[in-house]
Amino acid sequence: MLDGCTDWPDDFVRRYREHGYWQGVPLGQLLREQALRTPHKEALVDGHRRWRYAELDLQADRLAAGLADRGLRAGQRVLVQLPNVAEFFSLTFALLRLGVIPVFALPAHREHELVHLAQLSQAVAYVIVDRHLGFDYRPLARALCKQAPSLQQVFVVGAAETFVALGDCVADPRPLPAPDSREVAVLLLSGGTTGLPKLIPRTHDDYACNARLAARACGFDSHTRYLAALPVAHNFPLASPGAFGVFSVGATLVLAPEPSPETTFELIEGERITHTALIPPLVLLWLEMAQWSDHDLSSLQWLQVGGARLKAEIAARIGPTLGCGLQQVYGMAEGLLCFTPLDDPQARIFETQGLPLTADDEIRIVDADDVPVAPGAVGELLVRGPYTIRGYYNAAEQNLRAFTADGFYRSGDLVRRLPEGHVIVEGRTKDVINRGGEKIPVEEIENLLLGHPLIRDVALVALADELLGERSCACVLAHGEQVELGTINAWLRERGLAAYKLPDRLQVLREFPLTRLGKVNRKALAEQVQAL
Ligand code: AMP
Ligand code: DBH
Repeated sequence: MLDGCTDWPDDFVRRYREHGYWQGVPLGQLLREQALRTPHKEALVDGHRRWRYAELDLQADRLAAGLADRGLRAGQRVLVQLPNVAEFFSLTFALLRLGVIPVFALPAHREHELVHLAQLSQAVAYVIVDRHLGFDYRPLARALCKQAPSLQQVFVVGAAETFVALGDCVADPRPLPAPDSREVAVLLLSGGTTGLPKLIPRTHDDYACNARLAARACGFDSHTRYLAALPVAHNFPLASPGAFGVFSVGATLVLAPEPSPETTFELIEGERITHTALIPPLVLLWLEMAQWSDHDLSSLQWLQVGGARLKAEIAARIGPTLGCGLQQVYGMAEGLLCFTPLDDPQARIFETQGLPLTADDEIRIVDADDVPVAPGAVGELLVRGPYTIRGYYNAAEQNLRAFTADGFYRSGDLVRRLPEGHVIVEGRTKDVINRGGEKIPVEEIENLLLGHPLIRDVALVALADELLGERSCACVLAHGEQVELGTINAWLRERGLAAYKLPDRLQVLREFPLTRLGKVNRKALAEQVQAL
């Protein structure tokens, strides 16, 4: 395995193969198999551009050859920051076929996150789109290259300016040595627990298993028309089941540039979408707008919702308002996926986050001393399984905390289980704010804010919010002068912080409530500020 990754022990490797989870097929084959089986079937739709399976497959091969000509080699990492554009997939399959490892940054990430990702991964190249939703990624690329010397090349989808146009990196397809399916295929980002995002190494075998079995749990078949409304760089729309799930069954993937009802309702009607996936705040927005919309949404069969806890009352409005079924998804880029079974009774679908994908997902629910809690009681979810990582990339020290000695991943989520096995997410132990599905690592923001000349001390806490579930509040002890949210956020933006991580609120205090040990009592602080 790639240096800096933790492999599964031999007995687990044997078991996962024997049980059919790991099929020894590299991810690049996913597309190839469908291209051979149904070459003329529509694979991908991006605006007015459409690709059949054979066309997308050929495009990936041509790009693979072209990128090899530009010096990319198996085992190298490439930082990919693309929105929902077709090139995301031709590029990803090209890299997968070369054994080059994409590191999937989100379109919202900025210099602060990207410098860290480039340095941590030692990426040799960076791939961007020229502009998306009014933001120009080329100046960002220039700034990034100055700070991340490993980056030797920048490829641009669209107008390349001083960089290289991705469209020019094509060559006649040629046979390439297939990567080992046990190798790392992609590096995903963790929502973060401590400090900056960590990198999640997913192998060809385990990520293919993730997508294939998720597609089965969600009832995908070749007639499925899936709308990617969330950014496809994220594990949920990428492989849970998402795009890879679509390709694994020879179905059709339709890309939305952004998830607003204005954009997506038209696509659902025009493209006869059958399945899509959302985070809870978007569900609320869709429910609001559906009441006013003339668009025909009747093709929609299933809406998957995950990323943050969905309120049961909202869950119950989905069927009557959107005319489709609800499937709750509790997932993590580190691996474990839970889905509510499609044929479960309504109460189960509204009130639980479903069942683990496989019988070999070993789940332990433990107290603060790692002792299993009584059946049905709340505790932290630990997990080990055929598509759950054993360690973050290049993170030996953090891995000691994030994994148990016997290889269980500590999710940081507080859950309980029903007698039938359904998981219910009740809270968390990790220091992350879940802003409607977007994760804000508390320590990362606090460390940045401590660098501000007017801030003496800071604690970032979550406040309850009707729309987002949680939003962030920076509680600060200030040096004399007035500190304001607007100026603090402008300052954070200048440091290249992604917009979703900017505090929603700022509260200047004289002192923090402390625990008996003298640490900031975050719970008391949040309650105090919430009440103001
Ligand atoms: P990430 O680390 O970005 O992959 O985010 C994964 C985390 O999102 C999980 O560990 C949970 O804390 C949270 N999460 C995902 N889906 C749900 C859900 N359906 N309900 C509650 N929390 C969720
Ligand atoms: O929040 C997540 O990371 C998430 C949610 C739903 C996820 O990774 C997934 C499904 O695969």
